[in-house]
Amino acid sequence: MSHDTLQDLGALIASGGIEVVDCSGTLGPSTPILQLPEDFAKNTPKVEIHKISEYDADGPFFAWNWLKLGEHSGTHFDAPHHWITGKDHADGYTDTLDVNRLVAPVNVIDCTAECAADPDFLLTADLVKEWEAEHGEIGTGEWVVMRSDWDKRASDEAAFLNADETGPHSPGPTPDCIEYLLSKGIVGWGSQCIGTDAGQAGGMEPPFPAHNLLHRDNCFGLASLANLDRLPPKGAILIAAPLKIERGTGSPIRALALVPKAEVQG
Ligand code: 23J
Ligand code: MN
Repeated sequence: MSHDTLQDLGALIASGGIEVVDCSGTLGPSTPILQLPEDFAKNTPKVEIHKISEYDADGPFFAWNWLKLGEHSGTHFDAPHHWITGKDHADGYTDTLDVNRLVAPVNVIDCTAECAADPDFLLTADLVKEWEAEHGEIGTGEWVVMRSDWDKRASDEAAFLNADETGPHSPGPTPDCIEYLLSKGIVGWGSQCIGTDAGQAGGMEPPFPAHNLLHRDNCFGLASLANLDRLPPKGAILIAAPLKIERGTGSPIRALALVPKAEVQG
């Protein structure tokens, strides 16, 4: 690579020719948290932010907090060790993964119309191939994210989880979709919903195919992504880096997309 390319990138970021789009939601007590059936599994607690001091008797000239925070809270990263199929990847933890993989071009598949019409919409391999015919092929080492604009519901946990007596209803991928993306050599798959899988994915074969298949192949998941409506279908670079938690299975992230100014949507 030419040294000038990175110089040019730096200059473009500094001048605003490239905009940094914030693809994370705010993390706090009202952040929606996954609720698995209590007879099936334990759950992640709600986020808590506890003040230590704020320029007061507990700390005269400083403010700081401590957190109660599950790894899989808010906009977050799923590492391969999160799922039983990924348990043997030595580099499948937040502190052992290869950080070179975390910065990559991002393919943004717009499913907003389909998701508005059907909250249980499933993206299939055939639909991904149609998207590629229009926008270009998905390349090795790239991120693929499903745009549902589900982040617009994030201020209302009930709307975000969208559960009824039959369980949660939110869009996601089919097993054949994830198998196809893995055949293209993607680094990971992201969703704007509570997890990388559809609300009804527990009934699929295999159950939770995004988790099962991505992590089997040492690939990553991204959940509760925000502001994908500001990204072009292709052309942005996504930086999605988890905290380096010791033997961590995931982590909240500040997901950042580098987008050429002329291509920032909205
Ligand atoms: C554990 C079990 C099922 C699911 C999840 C976690 C997630 O969505 C997650 O945050 O990884 S579906
Ligand atoms: Mn997760």
